[in-house]
Amino acid sequence: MNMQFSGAQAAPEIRHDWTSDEARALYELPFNDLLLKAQLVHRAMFDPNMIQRSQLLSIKTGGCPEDCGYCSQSAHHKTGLKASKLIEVERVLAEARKAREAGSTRYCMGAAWRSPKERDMESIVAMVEGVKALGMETCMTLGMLSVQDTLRLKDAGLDYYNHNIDTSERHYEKVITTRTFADRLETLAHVREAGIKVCCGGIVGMGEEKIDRVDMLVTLANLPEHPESVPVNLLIPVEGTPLENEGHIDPIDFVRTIALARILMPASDVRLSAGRTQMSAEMQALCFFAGANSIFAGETLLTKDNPGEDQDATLFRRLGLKSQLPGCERRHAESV
Ligand code: SAM
Ligand code: DTB
Ligand code: SF4
Repeated sequence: MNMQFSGAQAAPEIRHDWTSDEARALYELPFNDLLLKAQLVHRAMFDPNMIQRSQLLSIKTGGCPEDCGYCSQSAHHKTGLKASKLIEVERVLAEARKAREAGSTRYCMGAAWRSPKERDMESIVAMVEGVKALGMETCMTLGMLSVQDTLRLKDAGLDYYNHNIDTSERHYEKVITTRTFADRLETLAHVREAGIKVCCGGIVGMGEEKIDRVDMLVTLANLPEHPESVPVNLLIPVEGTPLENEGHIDPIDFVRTIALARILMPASDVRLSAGRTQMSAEMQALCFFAGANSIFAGETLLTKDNPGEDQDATLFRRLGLKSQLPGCERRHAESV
């Protein structure tokens, strides 16, 4: 056993009956109490110094019919982004190989679609099969899925599907009007039923109240099964979108959100996702202490900048963090 960390804490109970009041009380604890609680949950479940790295690729960029108020890729906003068609399978595989060599264990492919079209499915399936053959975990985010789409993706060997609820049900319609919170939950249910792992989280800093952050996490924690992966994004304000002037949130509140995700969903990977270029090393360190155990690696997210490899290598060295290697388990054997 690794003596650098203790898995001696009893594994926390996995609950699906959190109330908004209970979760808010945790969020509002004195910061030190909240962080200690989150770190103890984290240590009971995971090696606290090991971080999983995923790399993103936009396989179909821009021109999206949805009106998500934060997004550079929506056709409803004038962001100056050039739209492009679905890229070729070979290009995806070449990029995935590079990501694997740079230390990412999961490859996440994103398309700016409301939902995939039948004509695109053959290429999508080939991408999943090809990336899987490289020995990487596969993740896709393609918008809404029918039951039939999920079954085809499962057959192709897809490991994860990313589909975020983004915020609380209350705040949702202030951000997106072209689809509902219920639509999001429906796709998540199809993904789960097909036996694909769920990656679902949201964005902090969209002008929401504290209770919206809390309730977003309560919704995720009260799903029949917790998402295996919970990305917490800090809004990257994009010029030309309705939210171009948002994104200014107290970093302490962001860290509280990470800590609450860790406590409510003890066995899930909590990913410190978009917005790391806006964060100091100290803020990211607090996020890792609060229980974040995964990041997006590489210079680009889908369309926006991310700290590159060199910056992350420096951060990991300063904090004594190690990257998860393929096939290496971060979760304590006794906690799974
Ligand atoms: N079109 C698909 C969908 O919406 O499900 C997949 C791609 S979409 C870009 C994936 C997620 O990225 C969104 O749900 C949102 O949470 C996050 N995201 C998009 N733009 C962002 C921004 N400017 N800042 C932070 N997160 C963002
Ligand atoms: C998620 O929650 N964050 C990622 C991934 N899932 C697909 C995307 C972040 C996008 C940030 C803005 C951009 O690069 O366009
Ligand atoms: Fe389209 Fe996804 Fe962007 Fe919404 S977040 S506009 S669905 S690409």
